[in-house]
Amino acid sequence: MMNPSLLAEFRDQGYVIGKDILDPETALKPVIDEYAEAVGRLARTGVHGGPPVELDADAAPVDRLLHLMRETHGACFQALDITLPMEDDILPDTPLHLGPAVFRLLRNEALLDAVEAFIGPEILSNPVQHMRIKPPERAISEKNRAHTLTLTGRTFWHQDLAVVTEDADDTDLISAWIPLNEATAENGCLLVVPGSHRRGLVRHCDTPAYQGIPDDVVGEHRVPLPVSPGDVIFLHPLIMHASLPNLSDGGRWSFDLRYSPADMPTGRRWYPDFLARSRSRPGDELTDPGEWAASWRAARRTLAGRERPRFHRWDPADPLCA
Ligand SMILES: O=C(O)CCC(=O)C(=O)O
Ligand SMILES: [Fe+2]
Repeated sequence: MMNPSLLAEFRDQGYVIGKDILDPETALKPVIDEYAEAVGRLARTGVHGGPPVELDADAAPVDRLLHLMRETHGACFQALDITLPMEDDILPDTPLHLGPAVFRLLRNEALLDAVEAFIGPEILSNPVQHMRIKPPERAISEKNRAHTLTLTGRTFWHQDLAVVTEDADDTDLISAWIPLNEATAENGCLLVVPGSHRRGLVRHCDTPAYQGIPDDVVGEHRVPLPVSPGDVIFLHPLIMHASLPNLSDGGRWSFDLRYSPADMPTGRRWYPDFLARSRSRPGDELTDPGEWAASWRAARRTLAGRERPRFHRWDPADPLCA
């Protein structure tokens, strides 16, 4: 659990690994099962009008997911992510995954106990959240690469505060990075620059030439964070981090969730948040997975076909990013 020395480490280093916070059997397996079902459903129906995909019933869930990714050239991914797309247009029927097992993970007691130690007892589930599946680099064809850049490829250097709107600059945002299978240096685990949260928010590039924090700003001191299912990596919103390429033969599968204090802006106000824990008004906690799913569908209806606020605050034409 979050003993004081782990908290001190977090403040000092900008990240900490919480070992064995989640029970793989009761916290992670239901999510994996829920995804196995969703993958099976997408394979049967086909994706975006494509043909059904045959899956090996004996293969592990992560391998069936990878197979579906490969066969659909990444097109199945949006239906499995737990948020609406940030870049692509939102349509009235843009699919996303809103299953009750994921909702229960968002509200997991042990996870919220740890989060409470960092940001206090009034906790919003912040809508900046993703499921990520990183296929082996060598299995990604050129055709698939376009689809699989941000959430399924190597993650470029960034600070999480850079992907929320400026109204959240003072929000105590905390990221919880949750592996569903072993995350290793070989299969593309997270990489951090210890202590970099003390450097403040730095310029991020978003040009064809350069994505994220330029290499020379990141510097040389980069530490890989291999973790196992059950562990949770907590990240400060200003820690510089990235992920390694997946050079293994298997998939790297993870969730990243975010939490923030109930009275502070989430940084994505056009997406739904919910009160995951409140010691002062426990009756207002959201406990119904159906209501959670409905809140995302309502956001989708509102946003379909509309311009969304920009969430990158940097000038894409910045000459320093050329
Ligand atoms: O999983 C990754 O590759 C990157 C995750 C990340 O940037 C985050 O959790 O904030
Ligand atoms: Fe991040």
